Amino acid sequence: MKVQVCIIGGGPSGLLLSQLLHLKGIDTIVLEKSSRDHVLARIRAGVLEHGFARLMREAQCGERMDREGEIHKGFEIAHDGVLSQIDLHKHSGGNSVLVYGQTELTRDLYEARDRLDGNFVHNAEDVTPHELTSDRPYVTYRSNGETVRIDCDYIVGADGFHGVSRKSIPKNVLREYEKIYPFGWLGVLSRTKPMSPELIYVKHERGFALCSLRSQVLSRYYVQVPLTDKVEDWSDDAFWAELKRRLPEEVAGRLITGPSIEKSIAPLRSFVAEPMSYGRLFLAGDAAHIVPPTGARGLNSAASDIYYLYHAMLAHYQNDDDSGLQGYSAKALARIWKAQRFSWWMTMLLHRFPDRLEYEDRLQQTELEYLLSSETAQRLLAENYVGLPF
Ligand code: FAS
Ligand code: PHB
Repeated sequence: MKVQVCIIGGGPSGLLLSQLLHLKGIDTIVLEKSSRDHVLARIRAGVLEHGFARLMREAQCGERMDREGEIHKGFEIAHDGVLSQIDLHKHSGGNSVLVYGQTELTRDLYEARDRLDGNFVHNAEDVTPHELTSDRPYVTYRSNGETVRIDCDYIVGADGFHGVSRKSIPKNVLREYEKIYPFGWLGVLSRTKPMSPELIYVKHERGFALCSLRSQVLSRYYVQVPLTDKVEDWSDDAFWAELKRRLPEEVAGRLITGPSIEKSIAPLRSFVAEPMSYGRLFLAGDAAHIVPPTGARGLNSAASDIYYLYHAMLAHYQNDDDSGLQGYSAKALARIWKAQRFSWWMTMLLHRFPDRLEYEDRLQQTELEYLLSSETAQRLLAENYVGLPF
């Protein structure tokens, strides 16, 4: 089989690129190692930058997102027993974010691919890219015991942090930058009314917490936990009690608890792989970079990779112009590192670091006081949170 672009990974990055290219007549195939149900069972991101939302609309996948997603013009920071509002709309020149779960976004993308009779393979085993530095790369995979070969012009590695694509770049070419944080996020999803119309980020001496939502009947909450904790250590009651301890009294009483329909612990890391391209292979999304979710940049970082790759592929196929492909890695990394910086900054601002100097704790408190007292500092936060330009 021959396609123009072979995409490894059927998460949001791979699906969005496949949809955008298909609409421009560029043929693709998506090879996904899991089943569609497995992909759609994941509970991940919740906040979309306006740039991501725009891309979903361009991909003809934005209708339900615009109907069911919630426009948020600000969020709260809970600290020292009080709430302080960050007015994103005011400080970003009128922008906002859209609260719409990654699970639903991925469902919309799959349904759009179905409508266009998009080419994808689920349960693809041993997906392997070949001949990356030749002008005739190809990908093989196994399905029902048969080995299948896909010849293509380009390979896009959208296969997430644990995928095969990044590992296909020679070790003497690839440079990896990583920071592991000494804690994780215990997350709970519950069919309860959210306790606040806006997200509440909590800085507390017991640790970070976050009150988020997926809709007015589906709430998403997180508490910072030690890396040694296991999800089975946490009953629902224990989770709700700990979340309440970290909330200011004025809002803790509003918390509506209920059974968890999903409960998991995610470790926090910052990670960037450079370069994001090698020969005819281009990395996108979590395959190339990971951020701690404190700044809600994870999924949103994938969006700019997809935007750059989409326009670079268009320039190649429509105008025989390869400048976008040749410049992809540098351009994507320039924005990725800004998302890394912001995610690191938000994480350092709001989490409890048990084993550090008291001096650093005072610096952290000063950073928060400065943020809340400075419109300039809030403009800096807002322009990053709503999304830097692509
Ligand atoms: P994905 O990992 O979503 O998709 C990659 C796909 O490739 C997967 O479907 C995988 O099955 C497939 N794959 C892997 N190896 C393969 C192979 N060898 N062959 C074929 N297919 C292969 N971001 C936020 O902004 N906010 C959050 O709250 C948040 N929470 C998160 C919680 C968790 C537990 C995780 C892991 C991530 C979270 N993220 C969050 C980040 C997340 O949303 C990612 O940024 C987003 O999923 C990136 O999408 P993709 O790049 O498509 O990668
Ligand atoms: C979420 O709703 O899952 C969420 C929202 C904002 C974040 C992280 C996670 O910063």
